[in-house]
Amino acid sequence: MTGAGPPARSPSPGEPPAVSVVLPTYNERDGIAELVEEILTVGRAAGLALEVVVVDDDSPDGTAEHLRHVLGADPAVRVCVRRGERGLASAIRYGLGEARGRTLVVMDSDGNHDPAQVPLMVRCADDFEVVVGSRYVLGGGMLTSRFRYWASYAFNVLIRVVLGLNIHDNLSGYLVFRRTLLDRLDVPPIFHGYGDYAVRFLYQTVRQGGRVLEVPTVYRFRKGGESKTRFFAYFWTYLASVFRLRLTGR
Ligand SMILES: Nc1nc2c(ncn2[C@@H]2O[C@H](COP(=O)(O)OP(=O)(O)OP(=O)(O)O)[C@@H](O)[C@H]2O)c(=O)[nH]1
Ligand SMILES: [Mg+2]
Repeated sequence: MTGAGPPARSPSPGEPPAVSVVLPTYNERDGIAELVEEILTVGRAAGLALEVVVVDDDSPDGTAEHLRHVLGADPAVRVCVRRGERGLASAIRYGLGEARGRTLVVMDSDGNHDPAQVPLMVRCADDFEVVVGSRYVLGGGMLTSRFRYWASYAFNVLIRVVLGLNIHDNLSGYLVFRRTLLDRLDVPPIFHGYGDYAVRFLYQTVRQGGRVLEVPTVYRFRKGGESKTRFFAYFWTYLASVFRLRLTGR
């Protein structure tokens, strides 16, 4: 692997971070502070100058207030609250707009995605347009639900057949890429809906000639709170998204 990578130090005051980790939150009060601390610890141990940008959609459980209370004094943690707007993909887009890093990391905020992979994924993002934390390459997996593991696996097969994408995990949503990629993509049609945004993001990247690397990751149990994924409802939405992408390219 080549490339200079991010500086092996913490940013000095006023200096923009090299890496921004964007975390969309909705009712994640139970585990968010622990996760952010974990990300900072892993990042700092690897010498990454990083910031964490949390985008909370005014969670009724007080996620944002809680995080500000616990970690608000750390300048590497920024908590943005959107009011009157909800949605996973649009929250991620908002966070990417707020992020200052050269390399951008998108993760779930409930602890499903293990931050241990962040330093490797950030390094690999020097050589690939997108690095995916993948359940379906050797060493990857999912501790949480066998049903969800195999259902998502089958849906990924369908995505590969319908869209011709040579990616094993199009739905992971654990993504690392350089900011400059966003300048090359048609961003507005990508970031709407739920986890299906990741399929549009990867599809556009590959169609632009971008290279995607999958790094194995094992989904962990969420740290607390409840799932927002309405599995069966989202199945039809995702299916429609995949065929729309095939037919219209958007
Ligand atoms: N800002 C924001 N974040 C959201 C919204 N819906 C979901 N999220 C976040 O998106 C991430 C994924 O949602 P989850 O409920 O964990 O979905 P999941 O991982 O498929 O479900 P589990 O396996 O049960 O964890 C979590 O970090 C949520 O907090 C939303 O409307 N706004
Ligand atoms: Mg989750």
